[in-house]
Amino acid sequence: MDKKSFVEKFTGRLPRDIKSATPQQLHDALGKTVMEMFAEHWSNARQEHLSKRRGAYLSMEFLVGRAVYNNLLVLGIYDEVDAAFKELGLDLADLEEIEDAALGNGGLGRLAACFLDSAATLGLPLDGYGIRYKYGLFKQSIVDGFQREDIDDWTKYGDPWSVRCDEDTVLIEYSGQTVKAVPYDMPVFGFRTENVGTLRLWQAEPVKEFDFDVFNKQDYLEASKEKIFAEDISRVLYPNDDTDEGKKLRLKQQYFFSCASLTDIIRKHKARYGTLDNLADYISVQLNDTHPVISIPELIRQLVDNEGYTFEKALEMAKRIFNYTNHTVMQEALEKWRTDLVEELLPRIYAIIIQINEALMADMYSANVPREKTDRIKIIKGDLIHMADMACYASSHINGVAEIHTQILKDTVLSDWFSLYPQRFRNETNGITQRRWIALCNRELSAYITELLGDDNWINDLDRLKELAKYADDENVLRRFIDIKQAKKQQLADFIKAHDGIDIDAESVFDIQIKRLHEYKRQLLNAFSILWIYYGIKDGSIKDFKSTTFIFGAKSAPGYRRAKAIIKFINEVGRVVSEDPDTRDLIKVVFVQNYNVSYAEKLVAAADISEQISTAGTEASGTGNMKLMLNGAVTLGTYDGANIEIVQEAGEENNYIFGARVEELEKIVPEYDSRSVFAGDDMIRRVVSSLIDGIVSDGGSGDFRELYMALLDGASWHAPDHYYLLGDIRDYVETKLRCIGDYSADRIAFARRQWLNMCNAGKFSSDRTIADYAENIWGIR
Ligand code: NBG
Repeated sequence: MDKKSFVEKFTGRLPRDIKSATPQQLHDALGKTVMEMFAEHWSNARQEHLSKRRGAYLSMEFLVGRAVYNNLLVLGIYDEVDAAFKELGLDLADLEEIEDAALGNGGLGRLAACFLDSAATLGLPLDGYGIRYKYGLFKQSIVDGFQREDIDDWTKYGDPWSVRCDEDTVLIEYSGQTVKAVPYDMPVFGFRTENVGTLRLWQAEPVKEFDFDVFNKQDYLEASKEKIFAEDISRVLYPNDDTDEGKKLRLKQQYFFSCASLTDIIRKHKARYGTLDNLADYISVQLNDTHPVISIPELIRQLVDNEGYTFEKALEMAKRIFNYTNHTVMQEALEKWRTDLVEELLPRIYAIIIQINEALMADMYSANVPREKTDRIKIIKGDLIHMADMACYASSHINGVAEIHTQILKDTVLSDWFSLYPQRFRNETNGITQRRWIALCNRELSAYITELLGDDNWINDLDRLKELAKYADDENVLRRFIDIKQAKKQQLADFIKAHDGIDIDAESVFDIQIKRLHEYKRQLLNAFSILWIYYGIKDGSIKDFKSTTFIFGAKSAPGYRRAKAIIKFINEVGRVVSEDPDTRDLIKVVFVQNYNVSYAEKLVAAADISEQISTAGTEASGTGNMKLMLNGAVTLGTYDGANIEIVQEAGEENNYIFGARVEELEKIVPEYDSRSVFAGDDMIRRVVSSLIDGIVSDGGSGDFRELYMALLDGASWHAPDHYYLLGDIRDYVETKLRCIGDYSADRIAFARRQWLNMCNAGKFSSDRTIADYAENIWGIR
């Protein structure tokens, strides 16, 4: 970087009195300067991507987080910019004020962001396509223990990392409405490469801004109607994670970005090759969950209606082009659209879906597939269109996101499809980018790793961390590691104080559970365990308890009553333990507000214990588990999702595994009676009863009583204690106490376990995941 010219360009964009610049002004000036410096790389890389077989990652969510620091890091200019800021009397840390781009809910959206980072770094021609929501995931505050939601106006102060490309605008037709899809492109800079990926996010706009004639007739609202209707489409991200939202607007969103992205792909291909006959040789499209699956009939529509292909030929091309990733076994997340809704909004697409379904039926008939099976897999069942079935039929590859998850897909969720097309199924265990998730968020630990390894090439080759395992018995190394962990804990404590106004003791054990709030993730089990420990300390059955801070970060879908009740319950438990002089110095519960990517960066670096406690068989993979491991936390978890692979890599002896396994649950569940567990165990009865015995208050909402009933009596849609909290709790508490006990008994021995987790995290680099997708699914280089 030419520092002089950087400073000139940068300061040229600032107000005359540089020190008076707001963080937003600094961010804008910095972003624009960096974008200008690397514009040529980007434009070259775009051309390069178009010149070969490439991949397109279609996703309704890209949870990119804050761009500025990560971009400086991957471009290799972080230290220089930091120094330049200092010379100008500025502070790079002021940019912490900049909002995250929270264009995703959780793991699924963050995975998409990690994938783009890895693909760019590996020099692969992969680009992302999604929606430029005006409002990302809501901002959360905690008021009187309850979650409160506010809109997330993330571009309020501009968005210097995006470039609007009017020339690539696409018109999207719904019946009775046409809207413009205008692309905003974000560069995805690779680390130590000139490759730059593109994340193209579509924004919905009216074809006609404003109807002047109508305005003149004094119908003011009507005059802006088209604008409002159009802008609604990309106005807001649906705040659901692992659940379906069968709303017309959501279907509009799905079609909006699918149609725009495919049009873009087709236009570019035609411009270069003059034909679409070889389209499938040059493009591979990954469907991130069922959300973009409407792309399948849409591609066929474009090929048939605009390009003159037969339906049969178009379907054959679609089958070669698309691949489908499943991200959950939760039934409530497998999308189904009502036929009348699709027919009303997208009549031509509906007609094509019927044709696809007929093609499937014909295939089944000629292959003599039994009628019951055909009935189970057909795309249109009754009045519902099953998007996962359409995806399975028209994809070359179908994958799950961790070994156990892929196995469950084969055995249950997609077993019919697996028996028909076994060769289509693959596992692709998720990963995370080590650029953001250690090099950036834990510069102290990264510097130490670099010091020990002699160079920092591990940032491109995470398996090299294995070389550090030889220091596991070196007390000096472990002491340095502990010092760094301590520094990160102190930084987190300071941040929590500033951000949430809560004092925590950095000398305590940091036990952290961060992820979306969902019953299957069992934050309630964690809260119960804290109460259990509380009662144990009070009655003397738990002695010498090492002071522990239990930290939670989670957003609940705004309409998810139980999840919201659990947030309130956690906060109430926190109040009880902190008001009691017997425990206030031993147990602290913190529920941080507005957990997001930037907060996660601070939390993962500071964790001692990583809580990964979903019921076995429910969490497809998890990726937070990998981030915490990489930063040297031990996993306190179940045999679920990628936890299993984490333990395989890092050793069961270095982690704390508890609870029923999938095979065990298969036997237990049919007989399971939570009432009898409840009746037969005094402690379980005591902690569960806290929901109704008045020790904590739900503010009169009745929500805690509802949780209690769900555990003991169930509801119409779930059996009692569907997620097996009462069955697992004893083992959980014992394992947790053993874990905290190990920490306090021998900090060095515990640090050894933490260290070995870090050393063995190499497998969980998304570089590994993406290299595999590239080779085995997309066929790109
Ligand atoms: C989530 C799973 C996680 C998984 C991520 C990324 C959905 C639908 N699924 O376990 O719950 O890690 O996807 O694959 O959000």
